[in-house]
Amino acid sequence: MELGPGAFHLPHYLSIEWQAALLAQCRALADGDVPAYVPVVRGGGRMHVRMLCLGRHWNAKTYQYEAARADFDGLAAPALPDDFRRLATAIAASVGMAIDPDLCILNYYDAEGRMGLHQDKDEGPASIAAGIPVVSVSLGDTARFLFGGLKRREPIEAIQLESGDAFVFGGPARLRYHGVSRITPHTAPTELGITGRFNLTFRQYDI
Ligand SMILES: O=C(O)CCC(=O)C(=O)O
Repeated sequence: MELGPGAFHLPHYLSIEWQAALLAQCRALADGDVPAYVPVVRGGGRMHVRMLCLGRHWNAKTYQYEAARADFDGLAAPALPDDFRRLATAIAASVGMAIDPDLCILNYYDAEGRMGLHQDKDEGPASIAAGIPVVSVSLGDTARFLFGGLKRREPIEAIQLESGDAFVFGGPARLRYHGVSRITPHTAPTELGITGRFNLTFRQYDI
């Protein structure tokens, strides 16, 4: 489903079995040796997600990518698993786009989780200029995803992202504002046994 040039919502991209396997990996990573944490941004506010960056770390204080978590515990960002990389590449290809991701931001939202309207603009300038997409995958409870324009004040569309959905924005949509205004509790498939929501966004810093 194309929402505009370069922006695609792919409902139910992942089967329930695939979702369950991916969820197990997300849980193991988020609670692993380099655990997910709640970042504090440069203005001093705590984010409303638990975050774990794979492949490269996004520093919430500097808004720059780096190898280790200088804004938190100094630990090196875990590697981006190969099957994660392949998943993102396949999703992008299904809408005619190309990405060879070198990082993934894994966010966990509880019932109070949300993310303010923002642009993803901290990846490499060549990658952004080339319109290499951001590829998003959702697992668990449904999110009200906000998708705006290239300027903050442009009209915003609200899209329900359900478990197993993918979302891709690249090309002319690469810098569109987006965020998550709410999570709807108890909407995850019961088979998954999850409270809350994981979202993975794959990006390519280097080209
Ligand atoms: O959770 C989502 O669907 C969006 C996440 C997001 O905007 C981000 O990680 O930059």
